[in-house]
Amino acid sequence: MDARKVYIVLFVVHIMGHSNLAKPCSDSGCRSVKMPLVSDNLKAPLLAELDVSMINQQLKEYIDDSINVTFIDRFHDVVEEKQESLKSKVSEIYKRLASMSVWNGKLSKQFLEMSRPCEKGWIKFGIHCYYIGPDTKTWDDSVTDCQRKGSYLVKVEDASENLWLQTVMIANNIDILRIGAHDIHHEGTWRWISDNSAVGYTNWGGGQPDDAGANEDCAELWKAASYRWNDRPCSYLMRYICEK
Ligand SMILES: [Ca+2]
Ligand SMILES: [Ca+2]
Repeated sequence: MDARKVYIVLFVVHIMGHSNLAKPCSDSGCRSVKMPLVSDNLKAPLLAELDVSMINQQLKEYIDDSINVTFIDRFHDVVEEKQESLKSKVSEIYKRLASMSVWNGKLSKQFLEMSRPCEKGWIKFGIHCYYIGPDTKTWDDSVTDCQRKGSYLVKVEDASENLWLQTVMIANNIDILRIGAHDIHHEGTWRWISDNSAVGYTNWGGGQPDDAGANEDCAELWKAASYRWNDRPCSYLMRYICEK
């Protein structure tokens, strides 16, 4: 090869080195990447465009579904918990309402009884009516008289009733007032004649009951004991008070 031919070959190589083949890919010049995929039967290779956006979409849907399922399950659990809690609270409220209704019924009945006037000659205190025997009688006669009136010799159940009886004594100038407590059947065991129940509340005077002379089995309120209780022979004649 002579010198002229060598220069021509070098020139051509130089031109090719600066052609479009060596230029970087511009936006307009780029094409989708095509990847060869293989069909099932392996006979015909396929060219399919690898669609990344579709895969992203499927992935997103999968994640969304997974989140939805998880969220719905949790939501379901929370709703169930709340429902159970509400059911329990409603049940509790119904129970309270029922007990309030019963209580209200009792209160209404008590209010009616308190507001109901006593018969002529009887005095009202709380929900009961009282009759002060005008004459003095023995225990047996007092008990009988109260029973004949559809009542019983007074049963003093608490301090307020006891205090009221003391005021009745003072107001009516009564020195000794018989009440319905006795230990006739068993010395020292005090019971109410009205229902044979054990005597709970007491207001014995100092040193009482002393069963003086081994013959004191009937109780009274006694002015000399500051209107507190004393035991005395049941045969003693004294004022008495009936209750119903
Ligand atoms: Ca006695
Ligand atoms: Ca006594």
